[in-house]
Amino acid sequence: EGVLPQEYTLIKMEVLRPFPPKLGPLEGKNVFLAAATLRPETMYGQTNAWVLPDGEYGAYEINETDVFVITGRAALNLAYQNFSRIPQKPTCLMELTGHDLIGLPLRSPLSCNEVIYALPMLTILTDKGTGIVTSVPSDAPDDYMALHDLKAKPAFRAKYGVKDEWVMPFEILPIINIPEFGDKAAEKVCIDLKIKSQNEKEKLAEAKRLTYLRGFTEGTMLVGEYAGMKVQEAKPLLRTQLIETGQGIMYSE
Ligand code: A2H
Repeated sequence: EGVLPQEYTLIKMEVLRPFPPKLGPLEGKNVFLAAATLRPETMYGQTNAWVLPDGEYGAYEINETDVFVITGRAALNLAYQNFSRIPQKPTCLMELTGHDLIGLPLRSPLSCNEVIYALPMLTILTDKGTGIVTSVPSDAPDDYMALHDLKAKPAFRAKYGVKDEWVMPFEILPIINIPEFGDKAAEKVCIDLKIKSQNEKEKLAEAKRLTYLRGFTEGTMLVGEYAGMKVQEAKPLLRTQLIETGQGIMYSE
């Protein structure tokens, strides 16, 4: 934990109806997996959501109609940031594990893919953000390797009950150009560093370091309303747009 607060955008990934039986208690509510991101300008390239299979989540009332699936820790922080039906008090409608969430079909803001699915990632931290991560494999090395692991390893998919159609149709979409790294920066850096799986923490930290700063300072948008614009300029515009249209909220911790 740093000294300065981290400013995230929470992306509201809507759970599509009909809900599976497990989510019966949430019938009639608008249910979202709320993913914390530092890169709202990359949301065009979303291919899936990530959940921690053994992670403990809850369905929390944000207001009269909306429910967020997040960790209890995030729900408490949100309650103190004015995002709870009862001020400063989280209300949990039901407890869920990551296993319960795997395979949920989602509609996520700005995504070029109309429907994406919740999939398992083993390196999610439960003491950061909401415990839900949105996946942009073109620009996030962790996302690229976790999706690569699922695509390359049928036994890994089988272990978590992941159907092929939740994974295989989803291609890496070019959304940002970085002069030194091309249009799929995370893929290039993971290949260059010969990263084999999502568990290679040190190499992935290096890949993130290489791509993160460059993406911000030298990246250019390739898609969407701000195609051609520098990432630096598009980022605050897209963040504001997501928040003003009710597709995202600000969150700090
Ligand atoms: B970022 P920081 Cl395209 N566990 O969003 C693990 N990772 C988490 C997390 C958790 N509980 N909560 C959020 N994150 C990820 C997009 C993205 C991100 C891109 C490129 C880089 C990048 C799409 N995934 O992050 O430690 C989320 O992934 C590079 C660090 O607070 C979030 O932003 O700096 C980022 O980590 C927040 O990490």
